[in-house]
Amino acid sequence: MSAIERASVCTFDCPDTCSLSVTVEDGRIAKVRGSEAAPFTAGVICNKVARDMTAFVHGPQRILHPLRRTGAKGSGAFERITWDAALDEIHERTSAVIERWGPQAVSPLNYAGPHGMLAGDSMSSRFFYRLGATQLYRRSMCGGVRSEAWAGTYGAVPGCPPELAAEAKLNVVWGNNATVTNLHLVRRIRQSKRNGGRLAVVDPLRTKIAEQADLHLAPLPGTDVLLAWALAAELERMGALDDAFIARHMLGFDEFMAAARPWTVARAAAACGLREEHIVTFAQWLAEADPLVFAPGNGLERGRNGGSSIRALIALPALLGRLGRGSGIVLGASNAFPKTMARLQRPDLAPPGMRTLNLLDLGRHLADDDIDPPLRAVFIYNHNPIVVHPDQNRMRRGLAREDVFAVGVDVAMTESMAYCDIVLPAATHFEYADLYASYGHHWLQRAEAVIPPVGESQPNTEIFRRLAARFGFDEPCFKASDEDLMDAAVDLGDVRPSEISTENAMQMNGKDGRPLVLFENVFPATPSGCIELRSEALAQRWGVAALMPAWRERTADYPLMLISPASDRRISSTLGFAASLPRLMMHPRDAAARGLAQGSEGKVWNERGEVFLPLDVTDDVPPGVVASEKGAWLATSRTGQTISALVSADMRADLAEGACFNDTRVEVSLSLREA
Ligand SMILES: Nc1nc2c(c(=O)[nH]1)N[C@H]1C(S)=C(S)[C@@H](COP(=O)(O)OP(=O)(O)OC[C@H]3O[C@@H](n4cnc5c(=O)[nH]c(N)nc54)[C@H](O)[C@@H]3O)O[C@H]1N2
Ligand SMILES: Nc1nc2c(c(=O)[nH]1)N[C@H]1C(S)=C(S)[C@@H](COP(=O)(O)OP(=O)(O)OC[C@H]3O[C@@H](n4cnc5c(=O)[nH]c(N)nc54)[C@H](O)[C@@H]3O)O[C@H]1N2
Ligand code: SF4
Ligand SMILES: [Mo]
Repeated sequence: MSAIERASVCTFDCPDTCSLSVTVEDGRIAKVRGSEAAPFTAGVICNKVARDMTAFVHGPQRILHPLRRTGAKGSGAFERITWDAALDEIHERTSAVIERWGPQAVSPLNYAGPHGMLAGDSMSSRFFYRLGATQLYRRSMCGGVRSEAWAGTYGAVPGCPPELAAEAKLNVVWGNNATVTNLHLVRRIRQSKRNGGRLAVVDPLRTKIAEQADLHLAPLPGTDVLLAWALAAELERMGALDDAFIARHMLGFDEFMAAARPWTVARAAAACGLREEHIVTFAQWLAEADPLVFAPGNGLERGRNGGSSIRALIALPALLGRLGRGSGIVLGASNAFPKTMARLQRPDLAPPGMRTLNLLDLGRHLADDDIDPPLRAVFIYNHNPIVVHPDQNRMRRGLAREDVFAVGVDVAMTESMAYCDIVLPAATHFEYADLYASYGHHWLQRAEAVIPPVGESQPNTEIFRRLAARFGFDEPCFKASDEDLMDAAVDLGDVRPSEISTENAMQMNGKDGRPLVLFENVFPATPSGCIELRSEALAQRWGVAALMPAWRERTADYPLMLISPASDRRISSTLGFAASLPRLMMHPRDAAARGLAQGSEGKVWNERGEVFLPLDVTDDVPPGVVASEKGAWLATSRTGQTISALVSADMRADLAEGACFNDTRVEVSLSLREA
């Protein structure tokens, strides 16, 4: 038996984008460890990737050859077919749809399973542009709220490298389950703590990072904008604001403070469910700490006030003049990379006047046929829509239609693949080369395949190359090799991206050759060149209400607020084949009021669906809030529904038409089986 070590990179939807060292034995993935190629991740990876990669690549859920559906949609009954037969059938049935309804009746249905730039969307987007298919606005699913809030306030620039957290006197982790979702940031925070730095965490849950914090504030979900306003007003009262910095670099200060001042500490504490002294202490620590590092996560974007909350909290370091000289906000890392998406994805191939739909609306469009032309063919890739979309039951009804032709491209036989007519076997990131621009740090990485494609699988690029050929698209851009695609993906000047080392990540530096740090060698790229607390650009894009951060209250239709943070065992739904049954966290007071006890089964329900979950009765969650991890597979649930069934797909955040996963109201009752 011969074992070899090969360099690779983790592709999963995770800000860390770790460099990997893969042990290959007899052409199989035997072991995956961290490598030193990316100094930020430096040899450390998470448990799930260390544990599950052999199963991910070689396990029984792996799709090994093209399949044709033989049973009812969702039943999982398939027969093996050849690549030629699969391509022919896809071409024939898609062409029939185009003939009857036009090309816009065809749509991709894709999101972000792999984060390599090629597998992410390259040949695939060229294919759909050329086809004239419906286009999707996808950022609403995740991250769009946060990046619009960031770009509106500071412009499309990188914040600071996460490495700065190590030297901070105060790290502020806000709506970020970092131990689970951003483990290398936590390693830097621990370094800071060893040097006497403080850690403050703002999260409704007592997460692991909250447990380790010097101060944990647990606001009710969706109330962060009030907390940030109260902090701004309290810092002003303390005389801590940097008037010179504000005068020079800020737009909208007076209006911002006019909204903030009415939120006294007492009023905000009552509205957020916090203790007044905690807000005051937090303000004092903010005033003192230099350097100061903020690391806002995605948790607080997933609600109707998400954009306002993020805009208000990322204003705080600026109000203190604490940007640069070691201080910063860990956000916008993807802006560190000189990506050339138009060259990679070729929107110029599309005929004029193509429509763009919000990804979150696809369940409705499929189920209700409420658009013209209707959707009659969808291509699902890099995505597990039935598990991850809000309003799961509606998405399921949409995908169950016999008159919608569905093509699936995945690594694993997911529950979404089970609804497809033709399933194509995708190669994993260990089986193709790709380029990795992280969304959590500033290191560009390249990886080569470490094993050949397993079974008859092919990389996404080759699958869409074959589809393009079968559809008769003969432009040279459909013959581009993966190396050509890499070279089209980023502009590194004289350096060819397809030739950068796989053994050493490349840091994205400023013109001065130093790491990119906002207010050192990067400056706001807003229309005014200032930090825009008042943003005309956001108002133009998302409506006048987006001009300034604002607060929208909502009447409660059900008594409990459901939030769904990341699991330490999966990446969204990926690796869900291996993960255990989810549970529901509930405060002892709420459990007692419903006759529920530790371990008993609760029926979690609202007008959209019902899920039965074993209860974890714990004060790690505040009264009035329940929590269960996102991404569990339907097979874990005896109703065949998971918590995404309870989430509204029609409610939208105040920016980016973002999904409101954490703005869900439910009731929990004793399940009949228990009663
Ligand atoms: N209830 C609830 N639901 C949520 C959220 C929430 O907070 N609460 N959050 C949402 C968030 S943050 C996100 S980002 C979305 C994620 O939604 P998705 O991006 O759909 O989820 P993933 O599970 O990351 O990936 C989808 C699929 O990509 C496949 N895949 C991996 N590598 C490759 C490859 O190289 N080629 C191909 N063809 N396929 C590959 C995986 O096998 C997996 O089935 O879910 C959202 N869903
Ligand atoms: N292990 C693992 N890692 C992952 C993922 C995974 O599924 N598993 N998913 C990846 C993806 S797709 C993403 S987008 C990132 C997301 O990673 P994070 O940024 O950590 O986002 P979440 O886990 O959605 O939520 C973070 C925290 O926000 C809290 N929260 C919820 N609502 C609010 C609120 O209104 N205010 C405040 N202050 N906090 C709130 C939750 O309790 C949670 O602890 O992680 C990535 N990394
Ligand atoms: S999932 Fe995240 S932490 Fe785990 S190996 Fe991949 S990039 Fe690293
Ligand atoms: Mo995400």
